[in-house]
Amino acid sequence: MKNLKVFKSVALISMAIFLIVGLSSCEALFGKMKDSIPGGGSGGSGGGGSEDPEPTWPQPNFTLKGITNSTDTLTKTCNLYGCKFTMKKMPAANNVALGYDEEDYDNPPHTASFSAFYIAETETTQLLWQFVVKAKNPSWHDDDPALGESQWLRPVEKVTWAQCIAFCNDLTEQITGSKDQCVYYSDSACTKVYNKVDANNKTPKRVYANWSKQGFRLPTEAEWEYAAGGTKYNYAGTDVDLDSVAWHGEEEGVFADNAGGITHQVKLKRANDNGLYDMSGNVDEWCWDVGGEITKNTNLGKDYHGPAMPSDPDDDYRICRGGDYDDEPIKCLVRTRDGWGYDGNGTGLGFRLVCGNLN
Ligand SMILES: [Ca+2]
Ligand SMILES: [Ca+2]
Repeated sequence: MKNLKVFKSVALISMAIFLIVGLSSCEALFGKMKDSIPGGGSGGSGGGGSEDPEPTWPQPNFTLKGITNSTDTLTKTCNLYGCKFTMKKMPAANNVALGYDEEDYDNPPHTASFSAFYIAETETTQLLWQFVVKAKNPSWHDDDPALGESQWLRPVEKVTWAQCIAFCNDLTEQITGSKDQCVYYSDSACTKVYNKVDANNKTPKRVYANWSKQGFRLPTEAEWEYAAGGTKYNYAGTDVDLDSVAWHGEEEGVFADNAGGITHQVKLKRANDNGLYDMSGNVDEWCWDVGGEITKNTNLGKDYHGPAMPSDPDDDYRICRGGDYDDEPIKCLVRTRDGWGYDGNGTGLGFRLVCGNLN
């Protein structure tokens, strides 16, 4: 648990710093925020002559939705109101090697087995978030994209783990037209579908999963690491050429910052061997699992969902992986574990969707 405690305290300190910095720029943030409800947000400016224009969000077409399987079933093309995204199949696999033999990473060598699942080829975009949630864009990086990049194709961030859980259910319901395949519930009998009111009220604090459901969900930590490439490379798709696969911060004398202190449109860097983009860098990605120790050389078994939830819900720490645009490249290593309180958020913390055989 030693390293877990370290990352907990690092996260707490980061949150404190963020609060201080965040509060001081709150006014500026609310000044530039406005309703960006798809279909509702016209671009009326505040009248200031020299301000950058607000991003114009594409209009949704509410008759367009559904999931199409490729004939080889290796990809699912999902369409929600005209916002399309692609899920890629990770095949079932036994005794996949994960972790790394170095104490610093809190992730000693271990193995895990997987049923097949589908994982989004990109981080969840601000566009998809807004088409599902139909409310203000929660993202810190909500304007001034890098030259030539699309604002709405930047990853959503400043979303809590609980809000992402609710989003997954919302998306499942909206794209399939039914709650039947929703994965997450607010009661242990899995009868009450967890929703955004639950997430925003933080009550109930517990989330329960019905793993037999095929709907959208967060990856487990093991699924994330398997999809990122396991032990094949240091970073997701390369051992040394980090700039080819990731937006990341500086490591003095080793890597120069390449992100310029902002998130970037998804899918601009090279994909890893599984066809997935930005697994290293851009935004950190929430996973389902509660933070916990991994025992060296353990076999986690098939479809491991992480340790049991802590007895006190306020100790509910959740894993996030991959590092972000502002992180030192060590955070972008496939093996590096990180974590955050379930109701915390950050300007570099987003998520990536997983689903089962959803139709
Ligand atoms: Ca990422
Ligand atoms: Ca980070």
